[in-house]
Amino acid sequence: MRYLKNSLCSLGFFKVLNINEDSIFVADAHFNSNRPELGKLLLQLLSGKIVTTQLFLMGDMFDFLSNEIRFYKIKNLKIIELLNQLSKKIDIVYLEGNHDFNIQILFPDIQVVPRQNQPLICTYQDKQVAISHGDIYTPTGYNIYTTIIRNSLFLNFLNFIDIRFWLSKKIDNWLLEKDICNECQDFNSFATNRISLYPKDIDIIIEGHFHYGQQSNNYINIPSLACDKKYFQLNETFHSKTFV
Ligand SMILES: [Mn+2]
Repeated sequence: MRYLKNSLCSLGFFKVLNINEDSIFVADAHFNSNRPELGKLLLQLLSGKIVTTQLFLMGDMFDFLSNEIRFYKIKNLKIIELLNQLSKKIDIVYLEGNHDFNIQILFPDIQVVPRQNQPLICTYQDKQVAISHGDIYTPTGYNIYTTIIRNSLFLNFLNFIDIRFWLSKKIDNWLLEKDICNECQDFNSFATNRISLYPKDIDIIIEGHFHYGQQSNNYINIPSLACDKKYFQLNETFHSKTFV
């Protein structure tokens, strides 16, 4: 991969990636038949209406996607193909979320970062930037849950019993109904708490997951594409952009 040669250098177990100045971050699109925004955004990136050399997908791009579950691979095929097409033109880093995991095999030219390798430590100019979906530094109960739902044997078993997609359809109906947009009453306290969980030498923290779309000090929560119809572009000053 072109991107591996250019921007990744190995430092022991940690990989350091340089963030480009025109880099775009997209979070929590939760793509499904009611939330078409991700498809629209990808078409604008492919047509050159939106220009960038590097795209960070912050996780939960799909309402659900894992390589083991056939129903969702079929359902999301068009978006998977658009992403693979785009990955031949620009560098794409995909941080797995809690709705999309075990997906590297679906995206051969995308650098997929599973939860256990997050935060991804990157550099931007002279700054150290930590990037994660946002469901890290979590309580033990969540860690156990998240390990079970990512287990390939478990997911293959679910796929096996998913005859005529009875289970997938049940989950899908639940996901379609779910209200995913939140507001944070006290974002400053929230940000202070998230910052306290990260290593102290980090200059900027970037997360998705919470759907708040706000910034405080050096903590940036990327807006949910589904809720706010916004993506985020660095361009020297960090700011969000509305897309149509
Ligand atoms: Mn999430």
